[in-house]
Amino acid sequence: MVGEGNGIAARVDGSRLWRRLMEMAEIGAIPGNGVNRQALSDEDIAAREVLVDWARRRGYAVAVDDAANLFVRRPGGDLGLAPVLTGSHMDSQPRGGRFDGIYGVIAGLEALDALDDAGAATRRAIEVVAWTNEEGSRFDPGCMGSMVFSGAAQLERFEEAVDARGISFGRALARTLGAAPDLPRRNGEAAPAAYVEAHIEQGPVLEAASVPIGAVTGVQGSQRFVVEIGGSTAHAGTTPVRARRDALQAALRAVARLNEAMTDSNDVLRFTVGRFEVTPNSPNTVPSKVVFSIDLRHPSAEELDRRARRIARVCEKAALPCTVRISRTFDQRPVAFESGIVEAIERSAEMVDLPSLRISSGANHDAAFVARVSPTAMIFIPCLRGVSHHESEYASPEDCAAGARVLAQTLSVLADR
Ligand code: HGY
Ligand code: MN
Ligand code: MN
Repeated sequence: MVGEGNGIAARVDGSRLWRRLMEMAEIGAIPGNGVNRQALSDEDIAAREVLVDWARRRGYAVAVDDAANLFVRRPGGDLGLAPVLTGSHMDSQPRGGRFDGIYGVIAGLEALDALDDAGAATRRAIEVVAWTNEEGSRFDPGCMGSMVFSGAAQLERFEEAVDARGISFGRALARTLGAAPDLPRRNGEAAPAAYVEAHIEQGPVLEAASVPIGAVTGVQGSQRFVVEIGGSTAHAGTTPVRARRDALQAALRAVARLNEAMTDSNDVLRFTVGRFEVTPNSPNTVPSKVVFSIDLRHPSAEELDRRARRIARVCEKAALPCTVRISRTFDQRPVAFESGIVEAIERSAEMVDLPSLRISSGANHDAAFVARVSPTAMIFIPCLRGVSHHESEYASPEDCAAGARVLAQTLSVLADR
């Protein structure tokens, strides 16, 4: 029956969903309605505890893997079948919003509860996952949890990554796992039968089109680099400029030349220097070292690689007489999602009487890696003025509930295939 779908979507409780979202928003809350809940922080650990508590109250099984990816499982009737997976991430940017990532985890839990409230049995189990460190703001790169889960990287590769205080990812991971010693450890499960991630769009398209549901067709490619410019400290008052190896001046020249090299008259390429660290960062000492980040994105793998290949030469030339060391910390190829899952999302939106729009994602998501091992797609909901990675990030209770209805309908259909 149109509007009700198979009855599961009608059991989505928008006020329960919103209440949970706002409760999670209290964990790591910062002024301006933002959150600072960075990966494997006390706040991330607290959010994990809340999710486990909500899951256990419903009798769902909870497990964790070696990368601290957290799985909440509602069993299916046929134990031999691979589960359908949904979820997203609970970690945030340092000055992030109340919806990026966490919405997909809470909407996934809401879908499980809607199935439960409807007393619906599914052939396949459905699992909600909270991926570890999607953002990569505390520990670079992002998507560590989904990269390990999908085999895109071994966990060992990330152990030595350190945060601004010198704490290693390995140490923070051990602490997070140690904070929930009772959680069964589960690794190397069979690939999911499907993965559907709900997320705010983090862009302006759905809002501008006044369409509540995005059926996401894919994710653009992205690469991340760390550039280290080496100079020499010297006294700001006594050292002649011609005798200096000023790492800050060299870094500024390098970024200026990179901006020229990364211009795109079509404004499709995304080049961002988001982090810029000066050593010793003292007003009266010539800087000896600058480390800056590069975030580079494009829908075409060829164009992305072509631009990425220019980075080293541009920096080395611009930074002379300082030295340049560049490391690539992240390389995620453009991903086209599984058309069958995109169509299932569109059909579900129709069944629950919601218009949808096909859209590709400018932001990166764990789904880009899970797509390596499982038929995958995403559901977007609009966010206010397309703003994200900012305290003012906002999605309305109505859009959050609409996205959860489409997710619940889609998961229940996929779990019976
Ligand atoms: O960077 C991204 O695209 C994601 O929001 N972490
Ligand atoms: Mn996100
Ligand atoms: Mn994000």
